[in-house]
Amino acid sequence: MKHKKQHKNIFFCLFLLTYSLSNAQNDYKLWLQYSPITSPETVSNYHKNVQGIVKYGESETLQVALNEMQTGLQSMLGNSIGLTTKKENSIIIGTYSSLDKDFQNLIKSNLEKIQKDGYIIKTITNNNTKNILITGKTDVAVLYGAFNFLKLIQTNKSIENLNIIDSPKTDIRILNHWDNLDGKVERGYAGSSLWNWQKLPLFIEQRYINYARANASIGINGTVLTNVNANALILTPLYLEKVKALANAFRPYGIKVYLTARFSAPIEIGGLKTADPTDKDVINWWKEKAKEIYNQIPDFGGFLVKANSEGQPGPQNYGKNHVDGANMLADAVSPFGGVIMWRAFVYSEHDVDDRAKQAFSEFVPYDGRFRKNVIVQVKNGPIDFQPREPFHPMFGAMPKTPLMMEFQITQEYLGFSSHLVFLPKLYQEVLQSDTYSKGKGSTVAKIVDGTLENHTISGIAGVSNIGSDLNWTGHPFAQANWYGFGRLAWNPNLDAETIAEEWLRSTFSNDDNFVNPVKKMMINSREAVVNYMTPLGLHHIMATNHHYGPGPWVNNLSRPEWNPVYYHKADANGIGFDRSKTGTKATTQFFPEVEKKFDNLETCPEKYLLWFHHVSWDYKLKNGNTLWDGLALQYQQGVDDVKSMQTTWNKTEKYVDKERFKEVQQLLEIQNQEAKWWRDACLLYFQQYSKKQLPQGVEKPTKTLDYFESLQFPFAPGI
Ligand code: GCV
Repeated sequence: MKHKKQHKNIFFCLFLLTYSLSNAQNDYKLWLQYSPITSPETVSNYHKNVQGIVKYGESETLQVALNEMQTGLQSMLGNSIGLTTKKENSIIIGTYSSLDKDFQNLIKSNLEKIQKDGYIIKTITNNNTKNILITGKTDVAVLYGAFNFLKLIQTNKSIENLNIIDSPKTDIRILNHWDNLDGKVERGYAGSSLWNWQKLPLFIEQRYINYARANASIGINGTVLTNVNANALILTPLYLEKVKALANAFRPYGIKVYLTARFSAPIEIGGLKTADPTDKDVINWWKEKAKEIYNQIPDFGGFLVKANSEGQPGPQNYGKNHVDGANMLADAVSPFGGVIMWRAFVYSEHDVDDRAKQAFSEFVPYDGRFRKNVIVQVKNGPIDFQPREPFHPMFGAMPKTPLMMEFQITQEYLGFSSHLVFLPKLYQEVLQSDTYSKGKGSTVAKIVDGTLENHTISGIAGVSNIGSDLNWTGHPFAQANWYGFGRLAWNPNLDAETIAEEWLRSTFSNDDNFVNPVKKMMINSREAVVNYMTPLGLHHIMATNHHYGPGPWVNNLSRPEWNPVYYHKADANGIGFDRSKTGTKATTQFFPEVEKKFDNLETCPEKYLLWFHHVSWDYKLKNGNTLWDGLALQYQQGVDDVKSMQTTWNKTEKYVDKERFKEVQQLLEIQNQEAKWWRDACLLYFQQYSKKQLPQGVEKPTKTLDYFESLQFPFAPGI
């Protein structure tokens, strides 16, 4: 007996060793590592409960679910698990309608509790047999259930007496790829585009499948393949055939394909003289185009449109408005069940009003005028994906229109893929902001998931950070932002800490000595970047164009609102953008409770101070420091934060594989140096106006302002 046990142990150790040797490229596997479970209780608990898998139904999606279960379980528990018909100590997968009657009866009451593609994972006892049932109303629900069952084991949770019911809270959970047809990714910091247009449609890279699988594992169900700065060629037959090939590859994973529509496409590829949305030929052209697309891709999701923004064509080129443009496209796709995601990211160089106010001013009057299948996509804040912004005042202000959230996962303004910043913390801050649109508790999350106004469609989009890099996202921890985006799109009320913990356990290790400190590091990382880049409500002071590094001095660009000086307004009297009633009155775009809070210096949260107010260098902060001292100390705090991230990471070596340990260590050193660069460059620049010494505790810059201003990065990625 003892011998047998020893053999078993030796076998398990060999398995662990072979596993770690054969998995040098852990980065690529994202959060689906399925590392061997080392806890003997979990292993024996599993063997006691699971001896085979019973599959009901034949769809491709169910086959994917089965494969995933077999791969995952074998990898984590060391032995293969076969398909069986024996309903005893088995995992049973299948949609509710395909199950045996007695199983159906046992879970009927649970079924009412799931919505849309929600799933049930339940231990059921019947005639002295025990099984684990994974089911839902749709095939993809079963796939979601399978991934979540595997996550239980991955994250060391018990699989005894399971009773889990979970449904997605939003309908469209979608990645926006800003990928150009030439393979470059706008604001992409993880290599080039995943889509190999040249080899499509005949060559389907394994990576496409792995991409779809990773997305499905977190509930993402859509992808916009192309950049919002769109190219009409994607709508030509040559490219549509390629899009169809991708759609076919993604379909078993429940991922729908969408495209960006260039508004001037009828001229560029249709040979028409105009793209006027009220022109009969234009209307017809889009209808025919939609028909052509749906002929090839029956479940095509629809179009995402950037119109009359940053030089993109749109209905205003013809004296028409956003409603005319969006509704015309909506009519073209509606016979096929398609949607139009119309972006509200608009601001004009000809409008002298505060840029932060323009989208609201332009869109809010259109509330109630869009077709049912139009959803207006709004960035999380009124400027542009800054390390910190107040929530966009459009949320809550268009009750008759479904508004979709647009987050940026790629770190355009947050240190690219070189800085470790856990974005779910930022997303959560926005989603939990109270708009007061229907009284207290009218959170952005409730507007986005459609529950506040009972909308029939809802959605969350994330601008992708995925590229051809071996580790997908450039920084190993940037994978957590893709993961966290998916989790929050599924449930906008999830907590960032829960997400960080799930991700760490699935991606690295279940050891609490690793998970706890690293989770803390992730959670603090967002505040760190705010501190060393844009503390106290500063914003958009990044160097121009590429947005890499500091550039508060930039003042020579043709459009005023492209210059950082427009945003910080530092002068001898002080610093900050007066958006209160004495300034641009941007505060009045919020509901009265919020307006009052932001408008009044006494009540405005200090994290938004310089966003809403211009204050003197001697202004007294709540902790008694002057504004100048407080600002300098916050910059220093950011640098110190990164130092402590390094200290935390340096202690993790024994829990992490060599490659990833090294990668993160090196990246943190870049972040450390760049945090200092930010601190020194910004403080030297602002010091010209404050004319004050750095307070005690702030390290002296080692370079001059001239030096920082002279830095050029002609080949910075992502432009
Ligand atoms: C795709 C910002 C970015 C642009 C981006 C734009 C947008 O301005 O810098 O690269 O264009 O936002 O969201 O449309």
